[in-house]
Amino acid sequence: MHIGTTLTNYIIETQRQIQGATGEFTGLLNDIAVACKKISDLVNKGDLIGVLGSAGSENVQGETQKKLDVITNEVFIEALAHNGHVAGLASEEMDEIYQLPADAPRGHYLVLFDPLDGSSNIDVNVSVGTIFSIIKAPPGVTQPTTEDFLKPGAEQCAAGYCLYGPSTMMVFATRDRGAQMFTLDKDFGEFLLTHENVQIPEDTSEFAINASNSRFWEPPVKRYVDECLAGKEGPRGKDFNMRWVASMVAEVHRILTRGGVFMYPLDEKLKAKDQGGKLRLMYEANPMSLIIEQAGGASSTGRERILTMQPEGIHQRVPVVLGSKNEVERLISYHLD
Ligand code: AHM
Ligand code: MG
Repeated sequence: MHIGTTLTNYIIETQRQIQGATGEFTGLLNDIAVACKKISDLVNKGDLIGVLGSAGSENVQGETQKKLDVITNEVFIEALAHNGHVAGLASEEMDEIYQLPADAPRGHYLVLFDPLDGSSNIDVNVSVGTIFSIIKAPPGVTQPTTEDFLKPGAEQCAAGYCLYGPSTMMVFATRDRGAQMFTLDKDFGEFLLTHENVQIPEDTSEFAINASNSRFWEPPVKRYVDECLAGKEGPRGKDFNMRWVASMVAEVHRILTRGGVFMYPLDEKLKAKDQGGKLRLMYEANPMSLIIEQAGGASSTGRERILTMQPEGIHQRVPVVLGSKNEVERLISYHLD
């Protein structure tokens, strides 16, 4: 595919190679792109249109919702619920799965999404993103149950994110066709292909972790970070750089672009709150893991591959270690020691 082709053309072209493709998946991707363009516009206008700040409500996970968490959730539903491409939706911002209106046409896909990830960054004008995961609905289902959504990440048909940074970019991966990067040309109103088959370098000397949690880390994580911090004189024999944007989409994007390892591990603080991790399996860990693996990287909880985990709950949280393959494997080996 040539650089500069539109996202729609890219999907049409790749779908054409799949026997029996009906155009429904192309339509769904188009709906998602429309939602992301709207969100990009809202995030961009920010204070000018009064969308910054808190909404004064909490989501199911007890986190304070930002106005934009609520608005972008509605934008996503509005763009997907009426076009006959999905049978149901689930969002990080909604307690229960979303059932389509009775008169809405039904499609064959289920979409799980985090409409605005990293929302603690909105008010300070730092990059945020939207993350989405697409799975097949069970045949004939028009009123999906929560169980219908609880599929291991390896069964995702596709996953992607949209990064609202200095430019707006969409990264999209299917199960067997690699990860592609598109950049929104705002004048033209389209996402254009800017990097094809993105590949993450296997080695890196950059890691990302919220170091303020270091006193709560488990020994394997502490060992890994200590060895990185020891630099040239330490066991790794080289200096490491560190980054923490507190916006998973921005961290994953950096890793896809220049390599690195990202960690939000399980720690004593999370355990004390009875949480299995900070990040959500269905809206964050699974879609990002598909993208990372399709780009030649690895993704694990530290103890098991994320994509083969059997989900237990729609809002389940898991530890996440992802990025350059050799570093992730090193972290896994420390967890097994
Ligand atoms: P959110 O979905 O409520 O925005 O939380 C997810 C975000 C991730 O993007 C980021 O990696 C992490 O939370 C940052 O957490 P912390 O503030 O603990 O560093
Ligand atoms: Mg999130």
